[in-house]
Amino acid sequence: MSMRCAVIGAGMAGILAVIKLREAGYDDLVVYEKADRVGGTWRENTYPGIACDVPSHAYSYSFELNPDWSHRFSPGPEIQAYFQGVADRHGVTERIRFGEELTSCAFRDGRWHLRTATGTTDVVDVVIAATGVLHHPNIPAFEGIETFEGAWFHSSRWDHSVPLDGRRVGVIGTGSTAVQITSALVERTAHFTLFQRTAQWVLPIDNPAFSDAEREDFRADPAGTRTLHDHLSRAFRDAFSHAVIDVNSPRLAEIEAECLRNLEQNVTDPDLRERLRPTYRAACKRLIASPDFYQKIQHPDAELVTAAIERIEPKGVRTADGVLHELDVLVSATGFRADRFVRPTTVTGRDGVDLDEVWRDGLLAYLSVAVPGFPNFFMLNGPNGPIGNFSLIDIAELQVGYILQLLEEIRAGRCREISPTWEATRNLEAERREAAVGTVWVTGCRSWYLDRDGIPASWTFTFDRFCDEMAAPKLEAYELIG
Ligand code: N01
Repeated sequence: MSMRCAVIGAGMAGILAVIKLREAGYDDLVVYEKADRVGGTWRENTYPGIACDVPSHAYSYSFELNPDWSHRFSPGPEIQAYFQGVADRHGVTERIRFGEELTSCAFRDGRWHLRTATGTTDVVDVVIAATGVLHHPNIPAFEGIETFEGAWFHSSRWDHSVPLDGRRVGVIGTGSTAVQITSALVERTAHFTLFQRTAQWVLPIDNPAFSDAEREDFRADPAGTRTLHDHLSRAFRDAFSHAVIDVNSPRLAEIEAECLRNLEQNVTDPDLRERLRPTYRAACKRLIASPDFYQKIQHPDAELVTAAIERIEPKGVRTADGVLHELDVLVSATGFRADRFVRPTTVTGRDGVDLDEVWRDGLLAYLSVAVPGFPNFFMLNGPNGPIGNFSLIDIAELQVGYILQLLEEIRAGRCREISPTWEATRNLEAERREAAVGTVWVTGCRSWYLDRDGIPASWTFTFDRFCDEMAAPKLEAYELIG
């Protein structure tokens, strides 16, 4: 049977989906992208210091290795250019309908009926939602924020018209984003204030630039570059994937020791060192990887504020100790709503059931790719998948391979509709929740890994199990109709 496919979103996962669908012979396809460029998170996040804390030779598509990465951890604009280049070279860009935000997606009469914000409609057989995990900014309602006389914005909505050099800049948050901003800005500002609610575990990394000769070597030796990619991907998985699901693992203890050495050796002032010392298990929140955060926060023009934010006033931030921190620019590096998968698109499955309704009591997806009652609707990096300190590209590649095998059931004429059964989904979810008990995410910290009930919204099994599950679908877990 011939199938029309729609991909939602032209970020890392959407670009990947189109390339792999086309390779598999699905040529009737369209991408709906709300913005005017590809890139997803790398398009949206342009804050100073943005980089990926997964090594670039691992944070690359396995089929599009890039010999030209400038650094071990390359900066965001380079990553954005990489995705743009891949999309152009693989004929993805011409399939994208830019400026078309999908508002609704309804399954009727065996097909998906799509509508965008501009009124465009389409009817397709298969939908792949590649809408990202960390997309909707979390913007706390700080009292008095509307009275602030300086410039104020969220880190993912950076206002590049606002001057920073020689000004007083404050950043709220100490996640990966705030730490990267700190490293980039401390030396540019007249005074830099970091508002920390929770101290972080900070893993030291080196970020050397690749020399011209090294890049030439990568170009001349694609097999060597592949070996490097495979080695780094494996090393990252080995380093983190077991540590996060077993709080007693030696690897987690090693990570903690390495982070503590970093703190002890690099922060000289005992008072500051104690304020920067985390009081929960490493990797409970996403680990911070930084070559120089501790050095930068000790700069004479930098200040770490650990008193709670009480309110925002016209001149700056008032903390609970009564101090007014005067600022010209205030950045909310306060993270994202990790529970807003696929939103704001309304997705209605079989019998008019709304995806919001299915997810009312918590996000649920079979192996993070599909939902019962939503036939031929798949997600990349969907709910409860492997997230953490490794490459989401690896995960999306595994998921695309899995989805293509499901689509083969339709193409081969063995069914017209495929969706996971409730039984398989509920059983896996129960098992996933049970396994969560032994993970580091539930050892007593606040993080975007946890859902509103405090259950980690992530893969709580081994990464090897995820690879095994993705290798070949268990069709008994699916309902095949038609
Ligand atoms: O967001 P976060 P992020 N008052 O949620 C604080 C990826 N990423 O944008 O810890 C005061 O981690 C909050 O405080 P607390 C990566 O997966 C990757 O930094 O909850 N503070 C926290 O410190 C990462 O995990 C790269 O107490 C408030 C911060 O805001 C994810 O994106 C680079 C507050 C939010 O931290 C998100 O990172 C950057 C309030 N009301 C990001 N509300 C790479 O290098 C929140 N906070 C790949």
